[in-house]
Amino acid sequence: MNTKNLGFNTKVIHSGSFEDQFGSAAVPIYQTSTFKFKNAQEGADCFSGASDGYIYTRIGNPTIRVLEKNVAELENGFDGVATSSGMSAITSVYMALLGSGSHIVSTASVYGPARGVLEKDFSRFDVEADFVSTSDVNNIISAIKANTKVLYIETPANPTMEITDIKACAEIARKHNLILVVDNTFATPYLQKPLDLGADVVLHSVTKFINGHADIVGGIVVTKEKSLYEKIRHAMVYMGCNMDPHQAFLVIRGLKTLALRVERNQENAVKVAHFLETHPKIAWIKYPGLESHPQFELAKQQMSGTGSMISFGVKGGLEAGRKLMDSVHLATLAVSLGGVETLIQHPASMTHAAVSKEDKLKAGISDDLVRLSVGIEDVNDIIADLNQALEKS
Ligand code: LCS
Repeated sequence: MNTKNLGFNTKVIHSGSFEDQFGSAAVPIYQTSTFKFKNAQEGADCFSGASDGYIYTRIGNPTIRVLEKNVAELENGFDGVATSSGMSAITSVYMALLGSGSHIVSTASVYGPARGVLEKDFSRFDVEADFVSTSDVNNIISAIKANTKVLYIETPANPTMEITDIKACAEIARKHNLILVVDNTFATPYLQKPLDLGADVVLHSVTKFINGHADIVGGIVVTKEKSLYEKIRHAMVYMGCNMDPHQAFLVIRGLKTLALRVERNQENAVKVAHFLETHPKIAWIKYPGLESHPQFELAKQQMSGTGSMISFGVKGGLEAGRKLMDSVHLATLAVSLGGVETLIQHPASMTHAAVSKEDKLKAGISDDLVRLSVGIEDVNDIIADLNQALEKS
């Protein structure tokens, strides 16, 4: 079925659609590591590229292809590369686009390991990285050097909720001949389409909203053009970062309700954000849907909604925040985000623990920052839970 000109909600359900000899309505799990060739010539043709038949699941698999094609269409991209995790999506992109002597400019408050792997691992191969507050594009321009190859932004950023202007970054990238990569995990293609705004590559931890049910870890990369797609697929295949067919099946199933879930997550988050903003125990709050957010106007321009991630500080700082996290009953004290359930965590000691204290402060990840991923439960119950926990903090 050609879904190119259909709406987002229709694409979510039907794009990447799949036909098999039995007329399966759901996408079957092709739980096989390898595929039979009819004869030696067919095997040789598959390897030479003369045939696009399947060879081996690390290289490609029918279940995984459905997911790749579906998300590529949702992001208005050329094609997708599914990966074992969000981090392997990121490392495949780094591996494909960076080389010895090259330099990357990245959002300072990027997901901790996306920064750590550059600082601790890619640095061993003479890849240089600078991390700046990308919400001020002047910081990006100042950080660009003769050897800069990639501009990497995460918007909204984890966990500061800082928003970066994708269109402005695309202009900078074009001018300086850089590849613009956007981590779209927090927004999802339902709320933000970086490729339409000029990005070259978009990636996700599908562990989060795309799957939405806290039952798998996975990632995906979508590119605007064929040449980048081929480079990134090569890196994924050669490093062995492939998704598993069963994992892909679960993501395909979770993805079907992306629009419904994101709508409800967001509707709840707006109410929770307003509740927190006026609560006497709250010291500060960052949610792009509140006028108090520094990039409130930009968020309205480049996103069709403000999502369901909230960062805030409790009066009394870290100790008060800890008490809050220890006192919630309905919200789950756990890392990860973007699921049907409300999750709460402390980035400075958890997701971003490996970032040095100095770099955390520079990136705006203060010790008192509590991160909330608002779920799809009844919002009155979420608010009542936070209220009783705040009373104890
Ligand atoms: N990108 C973003 C924005 C993320 O938040 C994460 C994980 C990743 C990439 C990596 O994806 P993964 O390999 O975990 O699928 N973020 C996490 C978080 O905030 N809590 O736990 C994981």
